[in-house]
Amino acid sequence: MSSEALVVIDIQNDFCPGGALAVEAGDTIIPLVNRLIGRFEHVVLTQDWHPAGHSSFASTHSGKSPFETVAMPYGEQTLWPDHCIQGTDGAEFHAALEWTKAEIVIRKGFRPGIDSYSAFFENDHTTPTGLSGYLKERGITKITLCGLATDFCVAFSAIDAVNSGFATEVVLDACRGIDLGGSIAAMTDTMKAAGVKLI
Ligand code: VGL
Ligand code: ZN
Repeated sequence: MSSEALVVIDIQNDFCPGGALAVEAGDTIIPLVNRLIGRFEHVVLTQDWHPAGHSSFASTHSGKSPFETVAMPYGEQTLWPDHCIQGTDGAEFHAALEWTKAEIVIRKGFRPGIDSYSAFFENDHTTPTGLSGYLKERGITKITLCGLATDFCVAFSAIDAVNSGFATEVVLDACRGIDLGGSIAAMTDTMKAAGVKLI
């Protein structure tokens, strides 16, 4: 059994052109992601999965607009347009994504009061999603990440993966970012400094 897994982050309709929180050209990575899926024995998907009225939505905070920030008990939280609401079409995987091979789907952001960018920990950096235990119990030691968005869910997942003891690489050509105030460059540097291999 291979000790490597591919982790495909949030390739959902709301993060693709036409979606509620569209990442520019987000759908253009899908052919490459599908090729990666074909090459790995083990594939994990993540799915951003918020209840309506989630605390990361600007619409939940009176007087706030998307991309402003708010102080949460766990720190500063960027506010987003309503997106990836449980059970909606926007939360579904993009139709072109060949996801059927995936062995597990990790849903995140389902607790009303806390957001979760990382596939490993919620934004308090304390509450685990269970992914680390799942991978370790299955003998996975190395993970490769791709998906959306480079500067949020991919980057936070990669950094947590390294800190959880996984050899970690990110295929940048198979990622696209949101880029708020230079966040792609900043998070690329942070990933490098954390020991993530960028390819
Ligand atoms: C994401 C912002 C809010 C992501 C998810 O997948 O990068 N970004 N929710
Ligand atoms: Zn979200």
